[in-house]
Amino acid sequence: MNQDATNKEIVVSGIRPTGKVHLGNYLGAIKNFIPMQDEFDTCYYFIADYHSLTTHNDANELPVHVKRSLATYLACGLNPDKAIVYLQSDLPQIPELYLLLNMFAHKGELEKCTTFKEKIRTPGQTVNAGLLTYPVLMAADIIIHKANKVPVGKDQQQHLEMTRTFANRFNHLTETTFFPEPQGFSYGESLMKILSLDGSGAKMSKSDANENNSIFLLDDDKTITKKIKRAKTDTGPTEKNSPLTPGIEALFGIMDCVSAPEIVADYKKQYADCTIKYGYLKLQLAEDLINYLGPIREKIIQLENDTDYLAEVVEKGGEKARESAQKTVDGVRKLLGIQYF
Ligand code: AQP
Repeated sequence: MNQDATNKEIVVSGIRPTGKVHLGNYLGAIKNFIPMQDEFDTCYYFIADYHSLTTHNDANELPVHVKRSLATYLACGLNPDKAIVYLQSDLPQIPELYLLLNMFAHKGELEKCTTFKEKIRTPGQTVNAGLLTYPVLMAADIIIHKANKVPVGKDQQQHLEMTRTFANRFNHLTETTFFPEPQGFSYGESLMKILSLDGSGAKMSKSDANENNSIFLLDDDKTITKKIKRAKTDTGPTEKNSPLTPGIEALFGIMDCVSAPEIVADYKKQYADCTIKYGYLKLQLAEDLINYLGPIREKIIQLENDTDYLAEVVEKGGEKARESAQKTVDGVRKLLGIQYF
């Protein structure tokens, strides 16, 4: 806990260790974690390893991704002296709350969830019950610490809405205000969505079958340049002030975050007056991305080999997180009448 921070609201967020962390995960979520640990006195940041089992079940890969995701958190600037960093599976209270919250989730609303509908369309994906109840587990992750603020990308908006629904149903049944209503958070104007480089308008994703569609924080300079050069765009605007097509929107979306504002403004002006040459924009973007990601990549590589340190961080974080989680579960049990003698 950060004693110097002034904001008393509780912050919770996590990431699924399903693959290499990409620019969307960083810009949409992790980047916000860092200033929040200075501003809010209690921030919980976890690795959602149970969540990854809904779609990824390779027992050899899981430990690699867990350690790498943890190293990524720390390389991006998470400070275990200010924030509580832990593994989801180190908190036995989470499966307990998940089970109890299942009684507050309706089958129909889970089946209608957009991410569920998208995931079950993925070829080869087994439609397991964990996938259907993903929003319930996510709700348990968040309300186990009675979170107020949840720094996440735009794709998690519907899951957050469902978290509020389950929390409110619990409050209503027990005639209390036991759980606060957690809200999505970003330091930007709105929650962020970084687009895939395939020009489809879909979000960048860890498990996209084509690695060229995502920029990973671990990509080397050559790979970054190659991916940006190959990013799918159109042939360029022919009418002044044309709306952005998804391919160029993806590039401008990244540029907004990693390039100097005057450079972005200049390229946007060129787009608006139809003088833009995408080749130059791509070279500029690749250069800016390399400068932006290089220092993070070096730190991830260094930290992911320091397994003793990683283990120490989650041991310390797990202890604090379990304490908070137990308080919540005790309260829930009592309010539901699970206390007989
Ligand atoms: N493209 C994105 N733009 C902005 N934010 C994003 N996030 C994910 N993709 C984008 C945010 O990253 C955080 C961690 O995501 P996650 O790993 O928990 O789950 P996810 O949303 O399912 O991420 P991926 O990368 O798409 O993974 P896979 O392919 O395994 O499903 C969340 O805050 C998320 O909003």
